[in-house]
Amino acid sequence: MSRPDCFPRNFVWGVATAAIQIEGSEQADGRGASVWDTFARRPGKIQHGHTPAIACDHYKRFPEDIALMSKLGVKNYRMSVAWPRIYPNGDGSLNQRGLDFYSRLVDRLLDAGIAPWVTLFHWDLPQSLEDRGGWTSRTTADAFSRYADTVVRHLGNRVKRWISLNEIRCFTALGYAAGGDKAPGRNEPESVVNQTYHHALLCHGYAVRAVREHGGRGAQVGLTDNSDLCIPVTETTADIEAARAWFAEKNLHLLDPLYRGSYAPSYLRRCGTSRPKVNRGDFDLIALPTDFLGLNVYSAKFVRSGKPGRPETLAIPDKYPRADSPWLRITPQAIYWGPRFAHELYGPKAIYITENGCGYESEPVVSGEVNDLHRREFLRSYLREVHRAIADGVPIAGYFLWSLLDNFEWQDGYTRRFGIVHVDYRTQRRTPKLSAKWYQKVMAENRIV
Ligand code: IFM
Repeated sequence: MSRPDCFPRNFVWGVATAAIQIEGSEQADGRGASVWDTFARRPGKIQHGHTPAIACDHYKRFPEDIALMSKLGVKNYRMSVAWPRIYPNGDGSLNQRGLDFYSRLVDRLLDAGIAPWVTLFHWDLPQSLEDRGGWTSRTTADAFSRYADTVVRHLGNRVKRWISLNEIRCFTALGYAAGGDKAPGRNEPESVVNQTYHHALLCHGYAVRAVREHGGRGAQVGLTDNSDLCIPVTETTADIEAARAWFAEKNLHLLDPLYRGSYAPSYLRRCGTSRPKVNRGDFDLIALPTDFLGLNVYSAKFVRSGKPGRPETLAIPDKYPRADSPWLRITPQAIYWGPRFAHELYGPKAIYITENGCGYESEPVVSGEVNDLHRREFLRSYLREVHRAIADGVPIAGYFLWSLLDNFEWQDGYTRRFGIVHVDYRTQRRTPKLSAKWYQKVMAENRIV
């Protein structure tokens, strides 16, 4: 880093999206239904009854979206493949037209000089698998293994960066435990929820195996996690140690299996009789070495040292800044401490910030412009902390902004806009916001401008 505000040479700058949030064309070319298509049609589940049926119409407009990325100087694009386009029933017969779509998309990206970073699973489980138990059943992991092999075999000659799964806790705990607001919206006991985690971890292992076997030379793979993050209230040794202990305890059910090849004893004690059923050989697969850890960073809690060995979380006052998504407290230090603790505890070879961004409700286009100074400030403040982490030796190798486009924001429908490009859902017109023009400069100059 030659100038104080510069990022390392080869730092990866990119933008991120996910299939069901942007593609639309839910029945095109033989696509099957996903749990989110079904969930969105259950009254009261999604704001205003919005559905992903059309979204940003990216399935039809991807050439235009790639041209837009080119114009913005994007060189890395994190996208996901929709499992129901490849295997409409999750398993069973392959849908060649679905594969062909992603083949065209990848070719077009490469022609534009944009490297695809492909997530194999970003929440759109085929409904047919859900009907047979979904994440509670090992059938889903078996089906995923075949799906992952198929996609990597087909695209692996062109795609060199793979992400196994996105945010396991969102499609397991938040989809299957009482009070969760994500598809499929079930209400299962703890033992079942713990089993869904285990099956998702198995899928991660299958994805790593698929990339090693069919990904070709130079292919890399990692998991993207939305680890529970925290910030020490003060940067004293006592508070930092308390925060590190809090991070370890909150995330070990996912990260220990990956990096240590077993469930932590404290996790198993916590589960008691609800511990997941593990088959012989499961951890050999789950702990296959990866090339990086992806972290999606939005918010964190504040932690301080309480009684010895007992980290204490501090309530965030109402007046503390937030974005319009109620869960999104503006805590830029999250992106310093999250990667730092992950690095200190598990030592991944590299860390990529696979998502960071903010959602707001009303961002109107006025005279052809969207003045989202609030987003620019948000991004700047987080990027300063990324820079600080790198300077302190945390191996953050890249940053993907969530999101390229305003899109289908799950239970919030189209009300929350996370894009740096505004989408008018009536006309499908794209308008780069002020933040897009700013991020264009950041990427081009490799520094926070
Ligand atoms: O839109 C989501 C994304 O799909 C997963 N991570 C968080 C984003 C904002 O809520």
